[in-house]
Amino acid sequence: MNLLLLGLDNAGKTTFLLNIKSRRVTEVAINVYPHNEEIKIGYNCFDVFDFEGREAERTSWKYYPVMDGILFLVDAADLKRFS
Ligand SMILES: Nc1nc2c(ncn2[C@@H]2O[C@H](COP(=O)(O)OP(=O)(O)O)[C@@H](O)[C@H]2O)c(=O)[nH]1
Ligand SMILES: [Mg+2]
Repeated sequence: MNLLLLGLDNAGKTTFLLNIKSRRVTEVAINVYPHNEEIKIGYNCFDVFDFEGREAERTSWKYYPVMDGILFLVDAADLKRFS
């Protein structure tokens, strides 16, 4: 199953993805876009795509039609950006 990971820049998408993948809570040094990780949870296998949101990088958005679902990540501590 292909999943698309979306959310505002700096929401913590890449950190979330790599922490789930490694099963460890660590700080992620750099973003490499676009990138995807295969995550296994029980018998389920998910291919999660982490695309850059900046305008120049949006050509990768053409892959959206092959996605089965969306994960939308919100930084609940970033109160300024809720408005
Ligand atoms: N305190 C804290 N910082 C986080 C957390 N997740 C990500 N960050 C930091 O927030 C910044 C943006 O994270 P990143 O994963 O690059 O966000 P992205 O732009 O959505 O991919 C980085 O400096 C991360 O280290 C978290 O759960 N807690
Ligand atoms: Mg990122």
